[in-house]
Amino acid sequence: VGRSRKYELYYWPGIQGRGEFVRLALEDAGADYVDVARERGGMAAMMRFLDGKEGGLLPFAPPFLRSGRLVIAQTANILAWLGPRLSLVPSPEPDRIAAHQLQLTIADLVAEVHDTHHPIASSLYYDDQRREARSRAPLFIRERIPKFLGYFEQVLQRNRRGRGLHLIGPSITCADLSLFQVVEGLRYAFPRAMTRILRRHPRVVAVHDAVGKRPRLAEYLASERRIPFNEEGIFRHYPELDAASDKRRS
Ligand SMILES: N[C@@H](CCC(=O)N[C@@H](CS)C(=O)NCC(=O)O)C(=O)O
Repeated sequence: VGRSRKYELYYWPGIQGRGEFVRLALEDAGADYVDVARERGGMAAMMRFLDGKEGGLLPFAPPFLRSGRLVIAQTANILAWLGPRLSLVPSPEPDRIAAHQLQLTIADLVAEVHDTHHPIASSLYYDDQRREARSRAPLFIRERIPKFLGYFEQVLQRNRRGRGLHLIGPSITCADLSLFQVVEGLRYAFPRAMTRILRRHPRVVAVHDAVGKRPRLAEYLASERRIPFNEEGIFRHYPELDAASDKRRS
């Protein structure tokens, strides 16, 4: 797996998934990390942790991060630990708690996104739960996306120090990077619906656009390290799910 790096990220190769929220933080900070499962022999190394053959607290599921003897799982928890170390969260406690709170809210949203295409079980194929997905997705699009994005819009409006560009405090945090990823993912999954919805969320769009222009992130997003969205990840584009919300509106 090459020379040892400061941070080892373990996540399923081939998808952005939840790992991407951690990758964005590491990339934006220019951190010294390796995406282990994408390296030769890396999957076996990842499975050793999941099979309990490595030290540290047993992770339930990827993503998890190893740094020295510490093994940290749960996306929001990883970022709560990593954020201050990468200067991606200001040190005052209220800001750190706020960043974690928003990160947990994003984790809730991500779980709901997953359930739009897997409403019955993660173990079944999409094709085996298509009907249920078609019932669920339009409601998620109409009710839940506006509720979550409306919430972030309000948080942005109320954070005067952020000048409309940051969720917390006066500068960039992991939460801003994650909001960028949420917009990217939802746009990929539901392009028609998101064109409508984003018109009503200008602050969220402004954060998205500003984050995408950060030099290290722009370089990362254009590189091969950024795995393209696909239909094995969390944000999946099934045109019938996007269009289902369309029809019910008219
Ligand atoms: N709440 C956890 C969820 C972790 C999770 O569900 N990971 C997925 C991949 S994105 C997985 O491998 N799940 C296996 C399982 O739930 O059995 C997080 O935010 O990290």
